[in-house]
Amino acid sequence: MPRIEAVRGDITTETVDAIVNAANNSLLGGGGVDGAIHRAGGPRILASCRVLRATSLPDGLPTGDAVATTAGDLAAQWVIHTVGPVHSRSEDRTAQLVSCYRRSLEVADEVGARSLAFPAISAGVYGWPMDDAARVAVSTVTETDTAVESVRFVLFSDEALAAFQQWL
Ligand code: AR6
Repeated sequence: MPRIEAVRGDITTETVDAIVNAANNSLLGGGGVDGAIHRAGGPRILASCRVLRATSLPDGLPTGDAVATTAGDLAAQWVIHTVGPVHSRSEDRTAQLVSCYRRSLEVADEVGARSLAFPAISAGVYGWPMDDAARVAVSTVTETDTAVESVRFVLFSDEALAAFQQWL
């Protein structure tokens, strides 16, 4: 099990091997943490996503899956893009959120990343309640077998940080 911690901060400034992006199925950018990563990392990240769309992922990245690209100008070496589920009151999509964390750790293992930073996937535009997003994130990372040695949850607000700390 990796060492796990939660901090308040901006994930784009993390000096870890890979940072995880809460992307959308298109992989072609968006708002929130996705927009921040593309702004801070420069055009090479989008160029790398466009290559994926033109080759292995013509229909985009499925919800719950993850894929790595360059991190462009960021201090990290890779961005691991994952697509969280949109929260629904009528349907339990927890399995897809679990899959985001699992697949991101698998992709980190594939590229050889040993330190990883995650945002609170799905807990922004996609509407997942922060407390439950934190529970799923912490329990999944705790339970997944991985060679990643260090996982840092980088949260954008005190409220998000408190939600994660309560499960750690
Ligand atoms: N560092 C860390 N966390 C951040 C940062 C940052 N720089 N910026 C925002 N957050 P969201 P989602 C937090 O909406 O809910 C995009 O348009 C934010 O406060 O970024 O998975 C994509 O393209 C929140 O707690 O991701 C998709 O269309 C958390 O990151 C859609 O949003 C996640 O919020 C994905 O929605």
